[in-house]
Amino acid sequence: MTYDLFIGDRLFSSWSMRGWLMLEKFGLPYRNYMIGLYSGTMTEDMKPLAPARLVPALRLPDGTMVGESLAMAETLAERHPEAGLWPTEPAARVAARWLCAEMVAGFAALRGECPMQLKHCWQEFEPSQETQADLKRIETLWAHARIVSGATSGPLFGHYSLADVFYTPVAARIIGYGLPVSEANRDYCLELLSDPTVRQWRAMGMTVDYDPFPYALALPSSAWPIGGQSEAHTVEGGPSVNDTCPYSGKPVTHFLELNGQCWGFCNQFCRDKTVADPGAWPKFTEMTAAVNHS
Ligand SMILES: N[C@@H](CCC(=O)N[C@@H](CS)C(=O)NCC(=O)O)C(=O)O
Repeated sequence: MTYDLFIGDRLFSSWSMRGWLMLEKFGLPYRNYMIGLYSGTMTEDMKPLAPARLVPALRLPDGTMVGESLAMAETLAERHPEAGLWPTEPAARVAARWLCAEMVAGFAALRGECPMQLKHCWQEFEPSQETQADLKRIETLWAHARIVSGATSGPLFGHYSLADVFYTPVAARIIGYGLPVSEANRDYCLELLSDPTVRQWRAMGMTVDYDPFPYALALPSSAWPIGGQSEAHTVEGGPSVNDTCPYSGKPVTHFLELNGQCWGFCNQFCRDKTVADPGAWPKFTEMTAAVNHS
């Protein structure tokens, strides 16, 4: 039983990120396929998935297509009641559904003015009145979630749920554009973005070179605050400390250097995602720790 998930891009496609998180964070099995969101092949790539039109799109194991993130979320929650996608407590579930629905339908100013990007943090960005109003509304909804759930910090409903999935790209906007929210809500945003799963998503996104950089602003930028200042860099050849790839166990062909040591991987993508954020990958950190602590 495996789902097929179709996504467009990792650094910039907020809806793709939600689609991925709703499978990955709840341990649901899936294969990932890339759609040419920025390469000009999107219409052609989506043809076999009709009538799905946008990313993300989900194909169920029996071949049924589901478009729209909220429909995907409800379908997965219904098919996997044990996975805890929605909060179990009825009042919390009502509120979580509400928050997700309002995310899909709302916040036009924030979404238009601050397109999601996970590369770096823009500095000196000045949000419009409309975007500030969207932020106030988001903080009102998050406060409502915390009143309903009693959770004063961490996931909005005490346990990680679809509400946190749907607001992770909002957290990326708040941090990536330095938008004004309360200290507690900024901490919540940083916590969402520090999740190892989110770090891995970003690291995979960082393997792509964009020219021109989408949604560029004429503003200074600073490093992404989580895993953003990697000490690793690619190197042409070995020998590496390891003979086999930490991820696949296959012989190594691509190399990076970290803290004066050379490490190998079985393909460029796995090497580059590790260069982007070495600390995001437990199999790599376990391998380096085993060697350096032996
Ligand atoms: N309401 C949709 C929004 C999906 C969406 O807007 N996806 C964007 C990428 S983030 C897309 O496919 N854009 C391509 C286009 O508009 O042609 C959902 O909830 O899934």
